[in-house]
Formats: sequence, C-alpha cells, structure tokens
Amino acid sequence: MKKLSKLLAGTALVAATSAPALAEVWDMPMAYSASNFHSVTGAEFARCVTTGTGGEIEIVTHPGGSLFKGADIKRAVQTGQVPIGERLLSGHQNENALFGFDSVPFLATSFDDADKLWKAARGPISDLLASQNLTLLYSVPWPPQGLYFKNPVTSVADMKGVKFRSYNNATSRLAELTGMLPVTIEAAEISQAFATGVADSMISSGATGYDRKVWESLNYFYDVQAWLPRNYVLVNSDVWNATSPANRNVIRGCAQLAEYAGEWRSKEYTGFTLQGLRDGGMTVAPPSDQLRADLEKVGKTMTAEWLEAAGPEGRAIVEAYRAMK
Ligand code: PCA
Repeated sequence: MKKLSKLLAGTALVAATSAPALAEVWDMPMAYSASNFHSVTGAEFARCVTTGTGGEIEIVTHPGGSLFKGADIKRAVQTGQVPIGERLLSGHQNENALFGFDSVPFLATSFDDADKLWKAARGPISDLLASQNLTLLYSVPWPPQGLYFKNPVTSVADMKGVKFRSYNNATSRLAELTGMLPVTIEAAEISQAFATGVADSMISSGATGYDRKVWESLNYFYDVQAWLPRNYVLVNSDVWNATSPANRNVIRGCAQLAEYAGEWRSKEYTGFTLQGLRDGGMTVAPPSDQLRADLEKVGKTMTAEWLEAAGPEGRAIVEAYRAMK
C-alpha cells in the first residue's frame, strides 16, 4: 500500500511538471460581419495563433459586433474586459485627432499611398496606443471610400439636406461641410437605418455596401476614393506583458501574415464588391467633374482642420508620408 501511494505521488509529480501551461482562451470582439474580409483575416489570424502556440493561447473571434459593438471595443480591451479586439481606430478621432490620420480626404487615395501613410504613422500611433495600455498587433486598410446616395448627385449642392450616415468625426464633418445631416450609425446597423429612412446616404467602401446589401435602399455609388481608413487589432498591454516570449513571437508572426493577407484581400474585395453593387441594381460611377471639384474644396478645408487639431505630431506624419512619395 505504502509502495502504491509512493508510486502514485511520483506519477502525479511527473504529470505536474510535464503538463503544458494552462490553455488560455482570448475572446476577440470584431465589429464587422463574419463574411467581411477583415473578419475572415481575423479568423485566420486566430487559427494561426492557436496552432502556433500549440493551443496554449486559443483566440476565438466574435464578428458582427456580437460581443462588443465597434464603439465599445477599444475600451473593453483597454480595461481588460477582453484581452484582444479589432477596431476602426478613426472612430476615436474625438478622443485624439491623431487617430484620424487615415481619414483625411484625398491625402492617400490608393492602396500604395495608404501603405506609405501607414509606414509614416505606425510609430506614433503605436506610441499613443501604448500610453493607453494597448499594444498594436496589425492593421488592414478598407478599400477606398465612395459616396452612396438614394438619388443622383452631380454636385455638392445636390447633397443639401440629405440624411447622412457617419462612422467617425471626419465623416460627420464632411456631412456638415456639404450641407447634409449626419447621424452616427455602426456598420452592423446600417441596413435597417437605410430601410427605415433614418439615413439616405453615407461614405464607405464598396465592401460595406455589399456586406449590408444597401442596394435594397440606395441606388448610386460614386467612386470618389476619398481615403482608405484602417482597422487595427489591439491587445491589452498587461496581457501582452504576461505572455511568454515564445508565444509573443508566434503572435507577432501571425500578425505580420494577417497584415499582408488582409491587405491583399482588401484589394481583391474592391472590384468584387463594386460588381456586387452593380449586380444588386446600383449605378456605380465616377463622380462628375463638378462633384469632384466641390469635394476637393471640402477636402482642403478638412486637411487644414486636421493638421491644426493633430498638432506637430500630425504634421510630422504627413511630412514623413510626403517624403516617401
Ligand atoms: N466600412 C466601415 C468603415 C470604412 C468602411 O469601408 C463602415 O462603413 O463603417
């Protein structure tokens, strides 16, 4: 009997020392629909981490704003309610103008330019996030932003009084400067907002119009290519610092892969979704010369306002970006 208990104790000890670290589950809220390329990229990133850490960290994505709505995700990660999440960071422009560097009209209007702007901004944005207990993992751009309307629009004068769905400060300001009436609505809720007439227009990518089937309510998409806003995957810095160096390496590697694959998907999704809008019955067209010229004026005003609000740090980002062009 004595022998047996000794043996059992020995086995237990061996089991305890050779057991893998406890598997952790990281719930990852995401604001956009499961079929959207950001969510697909996030799901792949999650699998990469789960596989790469040998199951020590299992990331479970929750797309469509099902765990936290977009507007609540940054705070949820910051306060440790969840360890990780994805957010459209320009949604926090009202907290710090620097977060709006990617939504300055006509500053960067192609994927190539958006890449350069991101190279210039990555350091300052990472530092700003670090000061808020957040560690930046990766960022992926949305396709270029165009204008959606119910009725045809050929100049800014035609936009007067139209109810406009906004998603950050820049989009609300654009509405104000064009005489429209902004109302902030999450992407997850726009189909209903358009169906019930809460809004009759927005600026967004073909991707979001396609994901939300906006052709059920809207008829025109003008491919203005005003800017390419970005989503960001953030980790709570306390969680990050408590993660083993080996697992951090795996996560960094998966993040690099996700940033690359996500942008590639964004590019592929651009043409596919614009065709999807056409197939849904919408007119997809470039803006008229008049509309383009009117919007460029609005863009100048907004650029000046943003540079003023973002101060020397904002100016440094724009200068570093221009130096790469
Ligand atoms: N779709 C998101 C942000 C930018 C975009 O293309 C939205 O409309 O909320």
